[in-house]
Amino acid sequence: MKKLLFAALIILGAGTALKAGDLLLWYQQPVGSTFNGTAPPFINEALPIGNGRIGGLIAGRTVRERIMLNEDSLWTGGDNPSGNDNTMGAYQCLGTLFINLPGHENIADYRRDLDLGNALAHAGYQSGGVNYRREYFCSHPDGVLVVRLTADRPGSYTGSIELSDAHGAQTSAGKNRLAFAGTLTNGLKYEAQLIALPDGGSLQTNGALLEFKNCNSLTLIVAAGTDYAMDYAAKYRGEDPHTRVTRQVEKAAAKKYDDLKTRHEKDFHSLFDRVALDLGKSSAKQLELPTDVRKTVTVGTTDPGLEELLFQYGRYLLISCSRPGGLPANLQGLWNDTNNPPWHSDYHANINVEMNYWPAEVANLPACHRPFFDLVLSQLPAWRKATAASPDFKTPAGAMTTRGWAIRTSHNIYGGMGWKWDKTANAWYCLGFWEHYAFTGDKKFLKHTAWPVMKETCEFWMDHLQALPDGRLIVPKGWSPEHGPVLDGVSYNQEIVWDLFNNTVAAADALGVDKAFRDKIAMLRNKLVTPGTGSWGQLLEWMTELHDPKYPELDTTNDHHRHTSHLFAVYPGRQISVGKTPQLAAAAKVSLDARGIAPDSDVREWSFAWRTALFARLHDGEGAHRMLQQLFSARNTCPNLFGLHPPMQMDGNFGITAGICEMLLQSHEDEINLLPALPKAWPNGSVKGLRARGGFEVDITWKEGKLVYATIHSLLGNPCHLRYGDAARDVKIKKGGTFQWDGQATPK
Ligand code: FUC
Repeated sequence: MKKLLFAALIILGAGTALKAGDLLLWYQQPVGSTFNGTAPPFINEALPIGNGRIGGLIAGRTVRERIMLNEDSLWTGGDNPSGNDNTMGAYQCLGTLFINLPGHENIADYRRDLDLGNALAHAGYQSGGVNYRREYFCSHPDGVLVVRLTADRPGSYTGSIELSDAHGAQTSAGKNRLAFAGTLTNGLKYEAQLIALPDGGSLQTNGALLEFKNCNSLTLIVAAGTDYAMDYAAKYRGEDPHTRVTRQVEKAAAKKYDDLKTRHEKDFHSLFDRVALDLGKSSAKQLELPTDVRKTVTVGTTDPGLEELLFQYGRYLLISCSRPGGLPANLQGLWNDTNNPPWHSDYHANINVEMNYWPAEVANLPACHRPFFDLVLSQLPAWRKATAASPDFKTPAGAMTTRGWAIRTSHNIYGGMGWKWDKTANAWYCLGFWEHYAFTGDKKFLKHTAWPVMKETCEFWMDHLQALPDGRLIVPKGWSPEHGPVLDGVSYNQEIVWDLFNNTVAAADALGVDKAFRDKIAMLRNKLVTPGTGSWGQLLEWMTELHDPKYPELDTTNDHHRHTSHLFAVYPGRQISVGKTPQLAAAAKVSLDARGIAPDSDVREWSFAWRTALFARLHDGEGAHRMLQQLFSARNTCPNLFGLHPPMQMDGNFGITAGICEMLLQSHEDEINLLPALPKAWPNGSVKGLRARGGFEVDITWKEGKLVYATIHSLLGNPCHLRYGDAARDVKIKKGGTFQWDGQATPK
């Protein structure tokens, strides 16, 4: 029976057509196979698995399998008081697990895949008449990475296992175990352990290798950890990892493989299955192609299945790299194959880490947002100190900062920051806190977690805003990231502070606290300079239209810069919207059209994700879809669908998931707007489980470009304003109840 099942799986192997709705990335060659003489970098092809804290990048090689191992707190650096980018430290690589299988050179029917719906990776092939198959996953409940090798002929596995530390510590081997432990230059202790469980055959050590002979199957369990603690008072250090790692690897090894897998799948499904998306049928030809090839032929056409895959990939990646108790997703999520990664693989505050969390609430993964809040809270004492010490933050009266905090563009996990101050990033970070409340209605979170941070950040801005002669308020000496000169009243800064004040007023109202403070903030909000419009109808990026010979392209239709910072107010902010400020929305559209998709060397993967969401908020479904499609170009995504800046960067993966949500559902204008930016490319489809602000879960079905019906599930019993195009309806749905709407203003 087992053999039959295996044969069926192999037949499903190379070249098999996928069913629409299959959420698989699949390939017909292992990582590192050369095309035209060059192989893409490992990280562009390897398939990611992760449990929020530890992760693996899988090559799926046959003779020498390579699995890159990561642990999210393995960081060099410290508090970096100088703010120098070069001394901030970087996210490190933990090590590599190699599986050597001599004799597996000549293979047929090769296939590897990543099954997003079950969070399982596979590799399979034939060699010497034997069908070999591997399964890989990373379990959140058991805290371990698991690899299982099986074959359809008993005794087929002979080879060895190596575990190598990326920082050169010696690996020790004993009985069925490999381990390494070390200390980084900053004193951070780390450790990894592997237990090998053979079925049949023999297993013995040879130096730092575990050698296995004539095994029927083999299960490998890996646990890893560091002594990092998200705790400023403890200098970001906690328990030595040895006891925890030993316990985790041994506990998991004592379980049956099927138990580990079932526990993993149950946990993963509890999050992943909350949202289902169907954007229509891909063609038979598209369905036949492996993901890397399929993606290259998609450019310029529509492949709804692939768009769905990209959408769910963002959710898969967030679940795999951002779980409560761990650190948030960094520039590369959790996956890193070098100790010197681009931009330190850090937390970038002027768009990137915020974008990582755009899908968290709307794509129904609020628990995955938690690591971001935890990290921010744990860094605040250090950030306050650095801000108070910085002469860059003198108040208009010339005093040093006494209230609040600010951050530089990049930061680590030890309170250390690098590069230039990004003055209003503090307020942008607050938006994440507010959104968590806005979607979940979690008052306890609002009161105890979000409110104190929002209030403190408001106090910072109360002290630092400067008044113009006419009384209007500006953020002095700001910067539209990473674009143009340093100026007063830059739209990006103005809009973000407006957003903070606006959300803080709403938070005070929701909590019924601090009326005087609330009124003060509301008054300041109303005095902030708002973005104006310019000579060609654009939304101004700076307070006045720039005609600066030093930057001739600025504020012209030739400006295609990757950042669309002045459009923050459209998305993720809500100061400008089609419904409430139609003229400013029209100006924003002019600016966005001009930024375009022009062949500008600076347009990046994440730019297209942001532009997708922006077009969606401006109710331009065709524009949004055009941006989304850019992500399939070889320039913007890797063969494994990771965002490609280049190099690989993950913000675009998260951002595009959020952008697709905005095309289907919006709730930033105090109403639930259904299908506000549906493109012609998706005439028929459905989505289930998106979240809307106010505590709603929404399912939508559409046909021939029109809403058939939406089902609104009320999680909190709040009043519900529905919109579909020009039709609107107010309904009362009690907590736990549902309401189905066909998009008509009055009941039929
Ligand atoms: C911002 C962007 C860059 C890059 C970097 C990590 O600074 O301007 O394009 O994404 O972050």
